[in-house]
Amino acid sequence: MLPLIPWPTVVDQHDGPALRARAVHVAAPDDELAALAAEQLAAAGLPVAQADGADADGAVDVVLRLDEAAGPDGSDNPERYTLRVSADGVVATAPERVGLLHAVRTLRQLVPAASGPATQAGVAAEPRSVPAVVVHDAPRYPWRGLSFDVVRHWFGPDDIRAVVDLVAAFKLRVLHLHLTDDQGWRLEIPSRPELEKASDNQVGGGTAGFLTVDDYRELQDYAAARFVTIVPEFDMPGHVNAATHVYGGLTKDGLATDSYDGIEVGFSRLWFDNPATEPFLRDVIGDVAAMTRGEWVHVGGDEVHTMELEEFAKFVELAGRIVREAGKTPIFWQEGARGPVEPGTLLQYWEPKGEEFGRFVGAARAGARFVMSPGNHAYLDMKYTPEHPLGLHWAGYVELRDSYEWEPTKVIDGLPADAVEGVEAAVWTETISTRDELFSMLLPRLGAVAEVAWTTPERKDWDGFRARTAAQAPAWRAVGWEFHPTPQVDW
Ligand code: TNX
Repeated sequence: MLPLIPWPTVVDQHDGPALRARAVHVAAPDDELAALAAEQLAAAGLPVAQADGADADGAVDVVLRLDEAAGPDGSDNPERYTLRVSADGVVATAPERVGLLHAVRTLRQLVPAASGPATQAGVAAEPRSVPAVVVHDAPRYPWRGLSFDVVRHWFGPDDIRAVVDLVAAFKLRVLHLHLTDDQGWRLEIPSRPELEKASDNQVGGGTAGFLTVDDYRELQDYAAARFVTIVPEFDMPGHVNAATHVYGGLTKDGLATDSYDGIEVGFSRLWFDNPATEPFLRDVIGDVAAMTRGEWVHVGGDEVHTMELEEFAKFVELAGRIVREAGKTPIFWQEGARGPVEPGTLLQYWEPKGEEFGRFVGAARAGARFVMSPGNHAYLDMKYTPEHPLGLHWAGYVELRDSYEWEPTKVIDGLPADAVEGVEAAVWTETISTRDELFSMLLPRLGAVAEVAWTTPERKDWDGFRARTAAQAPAWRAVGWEFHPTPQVDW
């Protein structure tokens, strides 16, 4: 059993001798990739060899090479890679840089975590042994992500970078940041500087914060280097109390609303016919689009409990149009299917509502694509069990096995399988306020959702996944990632 999550397409384990190494020489197509690979391998206890250091004998070559060769089944998947480990060294090939980094992540998972200090005097404290193996691999879905609520409790740039590292370790490509809600506003909007006034609040009160334009740019740089795209969410026309607290002109009676630090949803709203509304949407979406490198801007649309369908549909049309005019592709929560849907729009499924399935199938026929985040499998803010101290349970209790055993194409009755763009986990933070709490909700369940997104159903295997999860835990401990020791795994 090799401790890989997500499980690759083809794993060919040889009887040949294992690789033994105390340090590595990395050869890569460019310095940036070489540095990232070195960082990953050093974290696994394999530092880069110093020219005349103590490791002169124990250093092995890790060669990363761009190569157009097709995958094992003639696959042209742009993320595919091949990793070859033998007693002589490591060679990774891929047609794109992202595939080379995937190969390095696979290699990192193959290096057993050290029992003592990983490195000493710049070399591995004990020689590390990596099994001889050939891996051919490519993901099932292009959209593999995590949605992270930094509003209900504020998580700043350091925490967000830690989450980028975590999602990247599981080869995910999207970090969706939920940046605005009733409790707070978490992103500087240059055309609307007053919004900063709504940043210093969160669930339960207390001090919070927001990302400046510079913070946001630096985060995107950090994520992009790791092939993770930040997808920003401005949630409208509900979940807007932070905005109506700052701009009384957005409300019906023109009076600013009180700040809110509870956890109810569905009460706040914009008004389509208010003349202040469209300029607000244009300013916010325009600035967010201009600041964002990725292709997508999420414009929410969830849980507006106090609006008629007709008015809601106008918001969907307008927000989608503004996003497109800004050169981006809109993504909405599933409620976006209640409005007019343009081809290519993404809809994010979250709540099992059978009566809406017909609408979703209709939206798919009109060209919408679906990102699957079913609450009862992929919501990692749900409690593991009734006794679990953190989390909510409106979508049920989500143990590790629930996050693992589900099939994205079977979630919505009648949806054509090819309308599924991918899979996204979500973590909402009403009950989660520290990095350790956050990671204990993400781990080990994020690995399960990552495997649903990457690995084809016939290669998935719950017992294998449990064993691989246990085998990953020492590496999580080594980097300080808190996890929940669910009894479903023999740790
Ligand atoms: C539903 S999922 C919400 C969020 C809550 C979450 C808590 C979605 C689109 N909306 O506002 O934080 O449940 O699990």
